[in-house]
Amino acid sequence: MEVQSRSVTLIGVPVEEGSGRRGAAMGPAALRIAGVDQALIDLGHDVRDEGDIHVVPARDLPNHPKAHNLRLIGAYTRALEASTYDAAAAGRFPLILGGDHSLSMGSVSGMARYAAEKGRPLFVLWLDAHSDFNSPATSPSGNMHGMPVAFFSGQAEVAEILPKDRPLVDPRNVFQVGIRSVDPSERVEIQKHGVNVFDMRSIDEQGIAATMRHIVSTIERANGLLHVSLDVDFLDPDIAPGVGTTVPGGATFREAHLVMEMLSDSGLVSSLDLVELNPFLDDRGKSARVLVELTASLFGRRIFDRPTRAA
Ligand code: B3U
Ligand code: MN
Ligand code: MN
Repeated sequence: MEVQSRSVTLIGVPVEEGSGRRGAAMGPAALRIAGVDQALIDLGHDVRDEGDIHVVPARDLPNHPKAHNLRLIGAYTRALEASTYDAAAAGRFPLILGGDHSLSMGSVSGMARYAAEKGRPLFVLWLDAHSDFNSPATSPSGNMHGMPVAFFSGQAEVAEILPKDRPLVDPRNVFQVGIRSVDPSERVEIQKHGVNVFDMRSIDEQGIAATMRHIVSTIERANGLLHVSLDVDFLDPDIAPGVGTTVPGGATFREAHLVMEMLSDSGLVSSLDLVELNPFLDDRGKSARVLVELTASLFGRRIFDRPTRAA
């Protein structure tokens, strides 16, 4: 099976202020050093690197005791919302190099605007140990990397970071896979709003392939677009130690690759975040390299081709 050539725009987002510790700002550099651009070029894709987004704190936003660095995260959100939307509207695939997970407030909102214009529903595949569904009212830490899913679902309003009438993501169109660390109030909220959660127990019981077949067929039936958000802590810390919040019992190398290969076969994915890589905590570039390998699988790298699926 020929790999379909895509036009990919790399957008670096060196934000770490959403995470409560230093290091994730080096993520975009580490992903570039690990060769993310060349891996895609080798697969025949057209790659344009826009470099890193740089912002100053938004002066119209308030400081908030339960949403740390809100003015800076708000500025990143606005800038990345626009860059992601612009790349998608130009027919390109936005590939976001993070940066902590607060950046998904911007990338997913940009894709939600694009999908709304196309009249198609946006689905989000959240590959993470955490459900990131806190709001300033519920967060135990005040760190905004624990809030993006609530934000793009319209459930974490603190200030007008994006216009009030911005397109939201229906939380029932969010699939969370790999979940194994959920705060008590998050558990209540994700169930109340109908987020689809496949925790590690569910993956152990059903297998990752059946899980992915279910997700892919749901999105196909709805003619949806799919944004994938890959948090390093989705992976087991043995294969990806370079992240601030390691949680034992994560996805294996083989499970994660199968996720990416099945997504690649589906042709549904329109945008991707690579987030929470902390090179300061990594082991000789190991985690950065795994992320690049997984990205290559999503963009068509195969061991052998498979027969095309019957229609
Ligand atoms: N749920 C906790 C911890 C957390 C969320 N995401 C990460 N950690 N990486 C919180 O602070 O919201
Ligand atoms: Mn996360
Ligand atoms: Mn996480």
